[in-house]
Amino acid sequence: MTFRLGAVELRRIALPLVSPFRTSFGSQTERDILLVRAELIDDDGGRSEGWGECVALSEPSYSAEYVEGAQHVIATHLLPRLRIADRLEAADVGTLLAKLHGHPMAKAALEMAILDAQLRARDQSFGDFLGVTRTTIPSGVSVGIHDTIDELLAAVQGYVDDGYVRIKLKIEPGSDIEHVAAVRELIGPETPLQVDANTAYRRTDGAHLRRLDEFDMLLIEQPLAEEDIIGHARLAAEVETPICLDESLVSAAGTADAIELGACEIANIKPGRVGGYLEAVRIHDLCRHQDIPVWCGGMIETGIGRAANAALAALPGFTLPGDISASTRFYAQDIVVDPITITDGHVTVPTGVGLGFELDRPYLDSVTTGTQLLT
Ligand code: OSB
Ligand code: MG
Repeated sequence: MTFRLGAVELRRIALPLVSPFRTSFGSQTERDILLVRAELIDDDGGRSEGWGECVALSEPSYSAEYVEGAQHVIATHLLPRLRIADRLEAADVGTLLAKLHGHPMAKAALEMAILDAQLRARDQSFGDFLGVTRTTIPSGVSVGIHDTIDELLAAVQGYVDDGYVRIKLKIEPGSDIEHVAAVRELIGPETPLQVDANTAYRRTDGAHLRRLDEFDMLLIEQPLAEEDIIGHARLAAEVETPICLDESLVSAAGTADAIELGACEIANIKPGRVGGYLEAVRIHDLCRHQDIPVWCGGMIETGIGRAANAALAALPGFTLPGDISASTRFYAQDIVVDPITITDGHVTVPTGVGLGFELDRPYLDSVTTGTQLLT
């Protein structure tokens, strides 16, 4: 069965967050998300629809991409290159778009929609496509920066009560050592703990970050600038807690280099950041080959991205709990009818056809702020 591309719809939705989410790069109270709906047409004229979720934020604050720019580059530059192909499936997207620089999140969203459509046409689940055997995955939670330690502890206690098996604290200079110390005291020595700086530190902060070593954490995520691979390698030699890269890893080739340089002791894999689920699998494979533990990051996804991430994270190299929390961690209501939940600290790997979600169309329509149809 081969496919050609039919209509593509770009849809923007606005979803309020249940509580403000503050990181070293800013505070969010609402998520403005770009969804991609792609139609594939098979040899017999049969049509299949797939959905992708673009993880770009509203502002270029996490990486250079932002939602409005992602929509523009898809409509103006990416989609026309896919339309040239007379046969198309997810595996072709990366090659067809390779000559266009950057914009991994925009490319990933297109590839994801096409992947979902082709899996649905073939009546296959994403987990089956990936060859995963695990049926559940451990669920970690990402906790924003709080103004006071009391507020932070109340939030963490709530997540512990929800059953999350791993706590990740967002940190920045001024909200780090004492916050981590207080949380470690609250959750005890056994609960896995890690921090994420989202590039908030400088090369000269090695001695400061070394103070985190006494809290026996799994990792320190992205302390330095996205492009500072050598800085991370030096920090990895200076600090005992393993250094994990997030923002710095944008491709399999770059990840291999970062590992070779000693900058990446653990890898956070986010499909959107690396240009799609297929590149994410390649990064998983190379890390596994080199004994670099990986875990699946999150970008405050809806049920679409959460379902796909839960299947990806069932691959064997994902040996650490990911940021795949219940939908209710961020959203009072999700755009899917079967939102991700956690049971005994674990998320069930979806087994449904395609990426494994089913849309709640009325709710999706009610949160839609705009649609652009591209035929
Ligand atoms: O750095 O991991 C990050 C959210 C938005 C942008 C970047 C990050 C995050 C998170 C939340 O930490 C992860 C999630 O639970 O979706
Ligand atoms: Mg991160």
